[in-house]
Amino acid sequence: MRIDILTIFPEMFQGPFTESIIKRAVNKGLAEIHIHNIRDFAKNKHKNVDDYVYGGNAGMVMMIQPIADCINHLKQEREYDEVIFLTPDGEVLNQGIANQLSLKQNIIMLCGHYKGIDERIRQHFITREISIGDYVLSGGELAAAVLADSIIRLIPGVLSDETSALSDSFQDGLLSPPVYTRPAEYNGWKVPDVLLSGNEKEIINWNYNQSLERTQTRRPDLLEDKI
Ligand code: 6GU
Repeated sequence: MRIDILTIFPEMFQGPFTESIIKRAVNKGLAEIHIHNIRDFAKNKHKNVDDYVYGGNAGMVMMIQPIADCINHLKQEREYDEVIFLTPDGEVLNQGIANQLSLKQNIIMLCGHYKGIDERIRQHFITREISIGDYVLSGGELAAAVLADSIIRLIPGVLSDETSALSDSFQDGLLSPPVYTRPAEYNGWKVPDVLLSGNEKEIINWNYNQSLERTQTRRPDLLEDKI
């Protein structure tokens, strides 16, 4: 998979993609992430990428030309499955959307700023608008990093234990059960006996019941469509 991220703050992506699972995915050649500075495509003298909003309201809007040129430049090189705009008024990201997008080949992610982007970009270039939750961030960069992470870890071969993505919270619509590691007793606090029993069937049962109980108490909304 190839992800192209369009931003006016390319430095914001230094950290998130150079550690852990995403780093491994990139090193294995399973994911390619390319960061593009929208400002590099600005044609005006001062390399401006924003302008005053029409209609007199306060605030700046990201203008069409640099973004359109950047997207068209990329589209000349390859076909894109999705051109995603990260915005608080998009559909809210969930595991189902991450699963869908993990099957794509080429994705563009556009990070917005200021009061937004010229509506004509959304009308003519954007195929999907995604938010990462009901709160406001300063820009789309952190949201793009979250979205990219949620997608890349699902690409086959990225996780070393193929089953581990399947047992993630949300993958089956339930939260994960609690987990323990050695020692079996610390400070008088014991690991549940069943996990030390070696009885695989009972352990599977216990884990499932714990998942169900956690989901019922913490996120009953996740169970609503199952009942
Ligand atoms: Cl995608 N962008 C911004 N600016 N804020 C957000 C968001 C995106 N998702 C949740 N809050």
